[in-house]
Amino acid sequence: MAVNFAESVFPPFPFTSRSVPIVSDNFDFAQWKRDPAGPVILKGILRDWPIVQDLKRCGTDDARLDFLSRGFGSAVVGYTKVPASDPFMGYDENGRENFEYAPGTCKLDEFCGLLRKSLQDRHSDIFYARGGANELRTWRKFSQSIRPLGILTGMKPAGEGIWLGSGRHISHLHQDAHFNCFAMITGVKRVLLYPLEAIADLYPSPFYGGISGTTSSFVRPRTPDPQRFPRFMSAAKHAWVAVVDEGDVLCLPPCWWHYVEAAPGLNLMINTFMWALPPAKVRQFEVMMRRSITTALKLSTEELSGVRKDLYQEVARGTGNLKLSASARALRRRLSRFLQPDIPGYWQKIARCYYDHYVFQINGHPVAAYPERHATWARQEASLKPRFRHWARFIRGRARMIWRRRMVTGIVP
Ligand SMILES: O=C(O)CCC(=O)C(=O)O
Repeated sequence: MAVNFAESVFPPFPFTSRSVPIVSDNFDFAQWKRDPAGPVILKGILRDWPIVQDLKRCGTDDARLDFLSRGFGSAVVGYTKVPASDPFMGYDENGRENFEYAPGTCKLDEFCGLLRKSLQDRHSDIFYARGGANELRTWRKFSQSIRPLGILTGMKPAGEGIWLGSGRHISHLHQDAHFNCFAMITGVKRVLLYPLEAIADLYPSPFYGGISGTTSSFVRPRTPDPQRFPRFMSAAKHAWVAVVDEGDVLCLPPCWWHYVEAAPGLNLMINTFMWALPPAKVRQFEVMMRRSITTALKLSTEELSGVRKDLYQEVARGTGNLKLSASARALRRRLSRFLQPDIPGYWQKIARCYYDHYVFQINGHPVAAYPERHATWARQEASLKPRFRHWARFIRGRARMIWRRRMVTGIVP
């Protein structure tokens, strides 16, 4: 898709950004998986998928909806809707979630009817079936109409979702702990991206305490409020933008922030999350972070700076000799687990970034937009109930994925 098209359908951001590189056939994807420097677009890699070709051949969105209804109409869809006047799914100006993830459920056949109405009238509600509520492997027939991508061989899927909407919807800025590949089947999306190190300028939620358990930003990047988010424009030096056209795959390294806008018109995307570390390690990291953030709140600034110095300067040589209290020493031991040689370099970088922001608080208050939420989060962490809930969610997600992998194909071979 020509850049001019993107410029004509997506309003400009109020800052400049870099374009995500489009990589060619001889791109060393194996190396990228080992050490991903940033996001990349694999242009047209899905062009020969039957479903991409079939939908292209349909010619109009009406015909595409007929095709989807006929082929996969009995699949069950979880969806949400937002008003056409503000199709943003994220936080409102008071930091409250302004949408529900998937309050509606129906058959795809019926959902196509809702999409059709929405596409015909630009003032009617916008409908969106979001991936977290629509696992690719539960849409059995659909999953047979796609092909696994050879380049993803060896990666372990942590979840695969189908995203189907009537266009113009916007997904808020957030990040996930996995590698993430967006396969665009029909329609166009624009994705704004930042590496994790931009965190302080993006006004994040508490750690994994944002929308749907992600770390989320309170800022709306297209119309940022300079009074409430004065640092946001400084994040521009880290900003990347990708226009993902049908047939393209956008690949994101773990923990990259992303904000996703759909162009007007029907759009269908499949995404797959892939584990960045063995699943048990990802879980250990999350638990370790939660404990470390709460421990850090009980230590003095001097002690924390001692732990940080000891951790970063001495971890390689193991010669730390600062006088630290028992809790500070325990904290340093815990944090150092994810800076060891068995942890891939990209994850060590992620760990340092999180440590600096949420544990050592070197960027100022870690939840600068709503400081009280950090305190509430820490109080909840101290009780057993949320811990049990996180653990149960992790086990349930794992079990579901293992079961579904047996039944049908996804895009990870
Ligand atoms: O495409 C979208 O609207 C959001 C996708 C997303 O958030 C994700 O893949 O994590």
